[in-house]
Amino acid sequence: MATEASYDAVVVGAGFAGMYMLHRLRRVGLSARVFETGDGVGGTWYWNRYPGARVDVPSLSYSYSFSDDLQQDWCWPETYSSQEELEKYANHVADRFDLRPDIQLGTTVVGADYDEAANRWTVRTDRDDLVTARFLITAAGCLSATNVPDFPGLESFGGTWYHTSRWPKEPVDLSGLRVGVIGTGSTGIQAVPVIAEQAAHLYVFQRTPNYSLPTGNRPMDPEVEREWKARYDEHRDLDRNSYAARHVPLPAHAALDLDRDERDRIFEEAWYEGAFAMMQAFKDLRTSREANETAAEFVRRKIRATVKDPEVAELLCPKDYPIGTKRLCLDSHYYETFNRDNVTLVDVRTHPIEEITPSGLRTSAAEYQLDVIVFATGFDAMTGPLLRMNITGRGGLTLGEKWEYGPRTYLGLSIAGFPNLFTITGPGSPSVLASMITCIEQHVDLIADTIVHLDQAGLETIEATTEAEDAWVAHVNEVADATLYKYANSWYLGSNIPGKPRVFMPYTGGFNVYTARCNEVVANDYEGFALA
Ligand code: NA7
Repeated sequence: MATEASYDAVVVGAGFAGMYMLHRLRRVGLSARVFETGDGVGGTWYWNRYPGARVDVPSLSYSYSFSDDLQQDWCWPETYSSQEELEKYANHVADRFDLRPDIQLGTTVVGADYDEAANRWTVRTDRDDLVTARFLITAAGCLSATNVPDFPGLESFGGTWYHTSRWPKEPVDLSGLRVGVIGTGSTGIQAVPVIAEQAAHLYVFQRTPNYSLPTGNRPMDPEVEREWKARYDEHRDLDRNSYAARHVPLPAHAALDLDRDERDRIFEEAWYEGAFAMMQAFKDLRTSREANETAAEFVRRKIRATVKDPEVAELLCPKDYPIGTKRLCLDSHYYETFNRDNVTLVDVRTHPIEEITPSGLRTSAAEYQLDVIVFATGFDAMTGPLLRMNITGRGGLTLGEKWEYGPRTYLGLSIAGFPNLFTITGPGSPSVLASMITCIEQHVDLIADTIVHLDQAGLETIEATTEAEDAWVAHVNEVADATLYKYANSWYLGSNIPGKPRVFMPYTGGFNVYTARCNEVVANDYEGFALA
């Protein structure tokens, strides 16, 4: 039955952000309704159930810190958790904190309008719910609006097609089938080795080769777990005070200070340690293009040593952007997979996909017969989930109009002209460049404390000023410009979506710097916000 009610807050999304937001709102005595499109909680970890899906931050760190009992009780079986394990954790949290009564699943927000006379948001859903709330809090994720490229002929395809982020819950049996995977980002790179084991033949359609490092996932070492749990607070503090919300000490030495043999010995150790250790092997890999090239070349040599066919190896080698400037991928035997007889790499940069046909797809060079097409083609990142909600602020200004030339926020959390709207991990927040749950907790705590402050001060609304927003946008651009990120076309910039304005969206200045700025803003009486 459709809901018609009013709440203190409407929260959009029941992933890790939405669930914690609900918990915090309740703790300060506020009523909230959470709308979630999925039929279950977990957000990213509900949706991304494609074969091989796994997180790329260690689970002891990529987990909630707000409840010591929770972090002490929960046991992660592996160091980098699979989707299944993260979904299980999300469900445990929903039950443990009794969140479900305020979460409405299977419901998508389709409109939210700010009523200036009443100072309230009116929120509409695809289930005809019509609710009002003083605060609208988006927790819709950065990578949730799927991107299926507009290839002609998709509707004519006689086989089955999936987007990786909308993979069915029921098992998909690919055995004996000809499968095409389009896309070689983090998702494609995780899925390809698993699909190759099932499919009769797998075609991997690659537009841009990516750098991928071995995942480093291992069964949890009980000794490591004991040590973390004994000193969890210290570990969390280190994470909160670090650049990427995940503490990893950088060595004192620079790549260019060492000779090649010595440098390679250190890269080799880091390669076997796994995950992003390689990028932390030297202090200058993310700042100096020349130093970065030593790491990039090391990875290319690994690819050439692994992939037997030299032409395939060369095609898999990224050469035209620095390592780490598109999201770096982690894999389990991705490059080895191209040594299998049933796997073919297809270069769709030289010969783009022209159309999907009833029996497969056609590039400008050849036709491929396929039973299944897997779109590992990513997302309309960061702005997509917010724009698809149809939000209208003061004076009838839509978010789409406001962001015509790219997203504008203050601290990634607030938008001038949209009072009492908070955007958890919005564009301009460190979000995807930080360990996500740590970042989410910081945002949620700040939002909850801000609402308490408004109530204690007898105020009704809070809204970023245009000046503060302009200054933040300029700052986000300025720091991004000083990094190597500008040398790659990536979803950080919006360049994966045709026609999307190119604006570097996440804040590259560091999670620790960002947090310090937020604390300063609060200490200076919510500097940059108009409170009324
Ligand atoms: P990504 O990283 O955006 O990767 C999408 C892939 O799909 C990438 O290789 C794209 O090539 C490719 N793509 C997109 N459109 C096309 C068309 N039209 N033709 C051919 N190939 C195409 O998404 P993922 O899901 O892998 O990962 C998203 C994030 O999730 C990841 O970064 C982690 O943070 C977790 P391109 O590189 O644009 O040339």
